[in-house]
Amino acid sequence: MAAAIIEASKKHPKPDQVFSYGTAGFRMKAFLLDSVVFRVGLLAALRSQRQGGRTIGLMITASHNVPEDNGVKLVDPMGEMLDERWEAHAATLANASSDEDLVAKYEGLITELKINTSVQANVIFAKDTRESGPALVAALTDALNAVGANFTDYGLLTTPQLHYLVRCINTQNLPDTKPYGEPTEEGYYTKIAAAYRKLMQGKPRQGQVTVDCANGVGAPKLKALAEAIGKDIFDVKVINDAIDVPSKLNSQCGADFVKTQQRLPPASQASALARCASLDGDADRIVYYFCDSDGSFHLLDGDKIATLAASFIADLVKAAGLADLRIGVVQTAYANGSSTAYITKTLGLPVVCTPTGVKHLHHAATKFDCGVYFEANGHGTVTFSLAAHSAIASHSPESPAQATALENLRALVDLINETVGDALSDLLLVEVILAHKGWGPKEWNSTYTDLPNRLVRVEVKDRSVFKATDAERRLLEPTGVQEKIDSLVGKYKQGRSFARASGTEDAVRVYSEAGERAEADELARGVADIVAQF
Ligand code: 16G
Ligand code: MG
Repeated sequence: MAAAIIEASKKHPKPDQVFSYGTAGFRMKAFLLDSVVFRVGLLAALRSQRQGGRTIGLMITASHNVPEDNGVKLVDPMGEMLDERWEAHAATLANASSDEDLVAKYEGLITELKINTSVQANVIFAKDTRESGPALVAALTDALNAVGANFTDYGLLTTPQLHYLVRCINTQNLPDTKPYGEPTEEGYYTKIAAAYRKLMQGKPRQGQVTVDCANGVGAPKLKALAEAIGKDIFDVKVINDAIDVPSKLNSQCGADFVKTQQRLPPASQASALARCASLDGDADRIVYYFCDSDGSFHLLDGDKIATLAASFIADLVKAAGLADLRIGVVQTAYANGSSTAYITKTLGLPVVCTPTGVKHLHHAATKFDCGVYFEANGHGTVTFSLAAHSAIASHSPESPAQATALENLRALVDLINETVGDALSDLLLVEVILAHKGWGPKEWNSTYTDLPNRLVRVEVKDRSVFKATDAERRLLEPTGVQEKIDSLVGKYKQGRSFARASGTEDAVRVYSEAGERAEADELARGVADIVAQF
């Protein structure tokens, strides 16, 4: 084994660079990633062996980043993100200084983690549309072949489709668990399409929804999903679908563009009050928006999706006679204060705040029976506990109204990809809820009014000196900074602000909100000035 790894590793030399597995795996300029992907391949096989041969997923994507970037991340057996404790092991292998050091570190992990290497490793993988994808796949298969892992290449997929497949495969032959679905791309469409058709039965058509796919993998996959559902019931116009022009990926389009610029992607011609949505480059993130009759732009971000989903699910669960199920919402510090107030006061549901990053929200959501989680930027989904799954499956309705609600709830569980935020499944979830409520985007938007807010990126000498606590809402270090922020915030009505070191860029991010637009801007500038002194 050692000789085979050394032989294969020679083809994938490590550049002079320090790598770390961040909130979204390894992500950087693609030309730096060859050795990283090779080594993550080795780790994927070890992870599978440690898990008794259960299948591990590996996704090659850099999400909303520029086309020259790429990235790699691992998916754990139930379709969740890699166990946090293994992120350090990924970095250990990625940073091994030579082929021999790599083998030493690999063998070190086998000993440290008590891995039985006679277990057959199973790995599946997929990639997004980037030009660098195929070469990185070649590095990956070199690693998997070197250690004798079984693998399946699923070609082009969205990130959430890969998460779905991993869970399907690992729930196929379990004694007490229902298989999550057919472990094929086709199976993904069939399951979601059937659930959507069921939920839309007898509901009035809502007119066309325009979806900007960021010129990424979401475009062909959304078209395939739309095909599976049928045009009679799902009228979607796909824009920004030029995946054969790699330079167009995420350029002047996509969820990140719309959320940060707060305007329409230039290619979009949204007619008044028409529903529009944007995905990111790997389709794990979605935001909605619309233009009012006066032409003004309105963003319906992750907070608005979370509140919509939570209110619908809470009503449905009650109507189905399952009021005992604990429903909760998980947000981050970026959630608009108005959304949090709406969830707690109007919907009467608990809210938990976690640090930024899907894995944190997901973990907190699984503590509820039905956990709705969304980052304001549009990453999110709903999780159901084992108890919720079995109650929903086995409950006997006591009235025809309960029976209908229960059937809808069962279909909703099938519609949702609970492994991870999934832009395609979230899109259909929103479409279903709007149809059930008989709402257009304007009615949806009017549930609460966002407080004016501002996000500022501050360049600092060393972002690592900024240490946050309380789900990133307060700074512990540098000492004295939080007190300064507090005294500034105190001067603004409905003022709130925090500063946190970015997990993906060399910068500190400052968020502020206040009762008035000018005040939110002023507060953000003030806090940015405080931060910039370090
Ligand atoms: C990553 C995270 C995302 C988070 C963002 C924050 C995943 C899949 N992605 O993209 O959830 O919002 O980082 O970036 O977890 P920042 O730390 O630079 O603000
Ligand atoms: Mg993404």
